[in-house]
Amino acid sequence: MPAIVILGAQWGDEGKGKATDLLAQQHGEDSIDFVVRTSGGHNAGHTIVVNGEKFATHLLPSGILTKGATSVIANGVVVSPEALFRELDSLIARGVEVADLKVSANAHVIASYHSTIDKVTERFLGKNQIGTTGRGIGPAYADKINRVGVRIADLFDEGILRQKVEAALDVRNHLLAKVYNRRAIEVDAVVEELLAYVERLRPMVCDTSLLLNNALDEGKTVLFEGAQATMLDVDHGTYPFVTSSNPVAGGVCVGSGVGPTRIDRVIGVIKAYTTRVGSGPFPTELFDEDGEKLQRLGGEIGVSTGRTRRCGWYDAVVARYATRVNGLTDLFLTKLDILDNWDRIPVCVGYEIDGVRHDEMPMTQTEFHHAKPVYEYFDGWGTDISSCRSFDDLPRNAQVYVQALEEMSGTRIWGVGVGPGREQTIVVH
Ligand code: 2SA
Ligand code: GDP
Ligand code: MG
Repeated sequence: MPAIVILGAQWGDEGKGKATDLLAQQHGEDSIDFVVRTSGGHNAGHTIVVNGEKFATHLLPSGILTKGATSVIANGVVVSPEALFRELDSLIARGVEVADLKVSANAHVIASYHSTIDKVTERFLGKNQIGTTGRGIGPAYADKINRVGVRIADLFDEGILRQKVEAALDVRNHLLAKVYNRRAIEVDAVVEELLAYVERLRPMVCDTSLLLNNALDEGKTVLFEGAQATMLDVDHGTYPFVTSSNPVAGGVCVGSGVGPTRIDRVIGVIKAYTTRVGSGPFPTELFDEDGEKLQRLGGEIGVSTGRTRRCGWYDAVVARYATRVNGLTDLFLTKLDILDNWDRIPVCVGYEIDGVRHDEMPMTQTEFHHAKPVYEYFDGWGTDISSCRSFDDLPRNAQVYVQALEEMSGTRIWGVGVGPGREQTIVVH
């Protein structure tokens, strides 16, 4: 299985870090050759629990913890060199033997001014704010699309770097002064900030598209680790309450320079319920005791910003949509164990929108904002499933729940998570 994509099927934090780590373990530590990030930046927060010890990765691929694998930050990622080395150093300080790391020369750079602009823009939006992570992701992608971005390769020629920063700040400073009434950002300060990372970056930088395509030619295994999720995709998500990249399967090809015909398997990671952090519509969101209980039992707190995540029931419409827009081959269902403590579990099977029943995602965001969930109810199992290791070990009602989700979602469920640990997993297929 040479090229495998793992991505989020909901609004993020489904357990992609754990799924990536699991796949690496399942294939045997030495058989995953590359773990690749293709979109987003250090807004991501992926948790992996190894022998009871918790690790969180942000910009680095989770593969940084997989022995023998090379971690790759591909062209579609926006890279803050400051965040990159802070994260690497904190892993090294914990005694982690970090894997080999490669960074695309074409990836765009996040400098501190991107984060400043992100925060200023959010404040300016007031009640319409997106609820971004404030990491500068949107402004960095905006520079890329406006063709005034700084790429990693530009860091190695001071003259070019200065020209690029001048061009970027020309537009930005105009906006800051005229719209936001802020002081201008100085070119010299930005150039100096970025040059500080050049020597440490130099040996990591290469043409990662060539690297990955050559690896696939040689029959090596490449795991693409998604960040954010389908419903946060700038094209397919709940626009404008989205991130500024394409976390869907198609974005993996654009973000890595590996063509779609080379991808063998696309695994969507999905929670047995739903969470969302940041603003935007969320039809199954709960504002009652059940929501509070899901948040508490699920430990639903943002890994990068520490924000409390909004919680609600499983939404099969979202699952079907994710299956379709990503061409999923499998689902990995996580956090089934969190539902141990309910007698009755609702699942959203459709929406009622302005008096009309919808079985698929409505065409417009206005309709989606009006969507009211139509629920089907399942009996709970009321026992601790965290030590179950096979599908047959699961209580009957849990089996029924998993099978129903599989049927509604339209993709086979490859694995089920029954706890955060590496070993707390049931591989169904
Ligand atoms: P941004 O910063 O521009 O990408 O924010 C835009 C929207 O995307 C959401 N977003 C996320 N949602 C869930 N998890 C994310 N990563 C962290 C985590 C989040 C955290 O793993 O917990 O720590 O808060 C993530 N990154 C971006 C964001 O909430 C906005 O809705
Ligand atoms: P990601 O962004 O998709 O990688 O997910 P996060 O790491 O942000 O959030 C997922 C959280 O759920 C982490 O704290 C994981 O340790 C935890 N987790 C993953 N799978 C399971 C599971 O099956 N059961 C439980 N209880 N926790 C899980
Ligand atoms: Mg996360």
